[in-house]
Amino acid sequence: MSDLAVLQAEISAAIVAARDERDLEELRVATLGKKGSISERLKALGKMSPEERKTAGVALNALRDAVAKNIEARRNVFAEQALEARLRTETVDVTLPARPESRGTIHPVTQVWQEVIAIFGDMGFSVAEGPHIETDWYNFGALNIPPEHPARQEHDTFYFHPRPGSNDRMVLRTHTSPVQIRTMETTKPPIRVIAPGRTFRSDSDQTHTPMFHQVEGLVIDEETHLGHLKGTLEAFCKAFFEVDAVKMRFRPSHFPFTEPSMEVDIGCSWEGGELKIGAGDSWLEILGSGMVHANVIRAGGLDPEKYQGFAFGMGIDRIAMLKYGIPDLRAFFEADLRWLRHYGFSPLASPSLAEGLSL
Ligand code: 2NL
Repeated sequence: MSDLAVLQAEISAAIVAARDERDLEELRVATLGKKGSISERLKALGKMSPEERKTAGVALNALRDAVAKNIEARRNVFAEQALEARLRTETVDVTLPARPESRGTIHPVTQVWQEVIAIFGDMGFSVAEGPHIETDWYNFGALNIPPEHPARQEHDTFYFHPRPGSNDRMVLRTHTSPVQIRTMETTKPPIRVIAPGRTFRSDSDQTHTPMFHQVEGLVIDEETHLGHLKGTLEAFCKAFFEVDAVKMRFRPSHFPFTEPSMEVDIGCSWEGGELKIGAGDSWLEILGSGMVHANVIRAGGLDPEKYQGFAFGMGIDRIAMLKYGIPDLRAFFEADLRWLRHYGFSPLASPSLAEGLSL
């Protein structure tokens, strides 16, 4: 084998043996660099006779070009391998949930709203909704609250300007009762509905916000009686507060739209600064209720000689505070992210009786 053929074989073997780009660069310097084995031979061409130079020059130039080409090809292989390795370690599974954590939370009002729907839904109630802006009739008249009735003052109503040429003013509903009136108008008994929703009263202090949330319930049938009311509300309290037994007190009260009327208290106690619900020597008022007044049944388009039933109402914000130990009502509507993260619920666990109300 000629000297050049030996050199070519050595370089080819070295290219194959190179493990990485650094090996390859060393090899390039050692062959094609200033003092490289091929470069030295090219320099030596000058000392040859023209005859020798011609043949040796052609062979050397061919060797130089081939080595450069092979080194370049090997370099490309390394670059491709490096890219493949990087892609293997940097794969992204776009189907995974957002990381490092999910940021949004369910507001306690939404959570409790859904819990209440889950509980009454399980008892056979359906959910009804209606407009926030109501007529005087649906908000007051139909509920046995005529003009000049003292209950109107207590409601701190937001009134709209009367429409030109008319003296009837629309109102922001002060309770969700108009929804049940509308339900009576369109539904033949038996009626079993709850109406959760936003309500509005011009009242703002430690325990009142101008917008708040209420859920009312209405049951109308031919023989619905007070026992049904008590049983329904007891079942609700046990499910909502997630206790096996709950001490309850039905206290005589007065609402224009029910007769008789009663407010419902539940037993509670304070243990180590924490409110315990269900038992104890203290009482907490949680809702108002009663048998629907005959005038209201009539206003709903039904015959009070044939139909009777019960109704109840409670504040969603208030029962959310009680159940989840949230001290300040006003923080509910400040949209403070720290508060929302602290008191909020997982968006992935929606309340159900089967899976648990509050996980
Ligand atoms: C309370 C008291 C109550 C009702 C709401 C009602 C609705 C119709 C007919 C009769 Cl359509 N009653 N609703 C009845 C009793 C009490 O709410 O303290 N709410 C926070």
